[in-house]
Amino acid sequence: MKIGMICYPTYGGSGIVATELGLALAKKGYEVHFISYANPIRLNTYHDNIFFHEVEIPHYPLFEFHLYTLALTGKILDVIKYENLDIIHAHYAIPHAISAILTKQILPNSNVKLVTTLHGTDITLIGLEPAFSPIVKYSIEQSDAITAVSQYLKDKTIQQFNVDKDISVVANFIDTKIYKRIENCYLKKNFAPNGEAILMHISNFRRVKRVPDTVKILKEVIDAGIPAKLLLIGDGPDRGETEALARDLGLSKDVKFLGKQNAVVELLSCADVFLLPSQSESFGLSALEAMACGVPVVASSIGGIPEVVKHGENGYVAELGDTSRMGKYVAELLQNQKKWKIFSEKAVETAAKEFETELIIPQYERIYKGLS
Ligand code: GMT
Repeated sequence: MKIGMICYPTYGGSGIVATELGLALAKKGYEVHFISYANPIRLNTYHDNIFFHEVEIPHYPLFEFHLYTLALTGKILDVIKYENLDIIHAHYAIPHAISAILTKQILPNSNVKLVTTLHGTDITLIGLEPAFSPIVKYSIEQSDAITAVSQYLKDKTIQQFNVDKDISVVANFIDTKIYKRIENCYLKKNFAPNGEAILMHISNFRRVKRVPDTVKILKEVIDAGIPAKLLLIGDGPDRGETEALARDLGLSKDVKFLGKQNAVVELLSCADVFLLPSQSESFGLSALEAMACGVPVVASSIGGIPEVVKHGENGYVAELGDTSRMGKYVAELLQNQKKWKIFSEKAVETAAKEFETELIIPQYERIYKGLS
């Protein structure tokens, strides 16, 4: 079977899920054609059965704004025609699903089927913009199959867009052969030379992630008498505000900004607790990556997070913005080694038993096969 995978190529959950899905399918013998404006970040070496088609955006003085949706449509048309795709799998509703729908309208005799995976902000944030909302609704209605990455996102989609469409929940997944804790990781002494606890957060530092909350949580922990450091990995719009807050709270030396990093497993292996205080999170792939590396998560109890972080078992969830409670939960884990170990083992078990790549990929395969 030949699959066209349309995704964002940069740091961000939906692109990573699309890339890992494509890689897993290619290993099983599917031919996977990625279509995007740049090579997805995790596709940086050669892989059998993987092809990349770059969307080139025409520049013309009249086009003050780039016509990405149309350029993407043109590229999908090309790939369907010359590569004979069976499935187009659009990750993120706009503009990917819309471009794919347009392609199908331009090629009414093609048998290609469209699967759209809703990832989160395409429904909960940007999809709610009055200008985009009817477009997202149309893209859901016109797709041949729709998946959502959590039950929460499925319910939210039905409620917000009033769609009468079968939506399959297919969770984010993780390869626990790669994401596993490196015991006594050599990096730890660099960040915590005096044996301090390490709190960690990884994201694209967008507003929805509430990165400044991680600094407030660190303060709670230090005020509780626990020596701790906070490692912030990633970059984005809220970095400046977070740096300023760390300075204002006198924590500059305890908060390290590491920027974008690829050695995620090594870094997670240094962490004692992972923080995800997001305002909106349809699933929380970064929490799952941390859990697979044996790091208990303390997060906000919003969106799909409680489907991954089980309160009192493999982590804790607290009300959005309640950094004081989150700090107390972190302190509880750090002050009780026995509890930390139970939570850490449970986190690894949850990742392996519920979200292992090999459990989830067949769910996508069933959807593809059901359409062809
Ligand atoms: O917010 C991000 O990190 C990026 C965003 C995306 O769509 O690229 O992530 C969303 O999709 C991820 C993969 O399915 C989910 O794990 C994230 O929870 C989701 N982010 C939000 O809902 C804010």
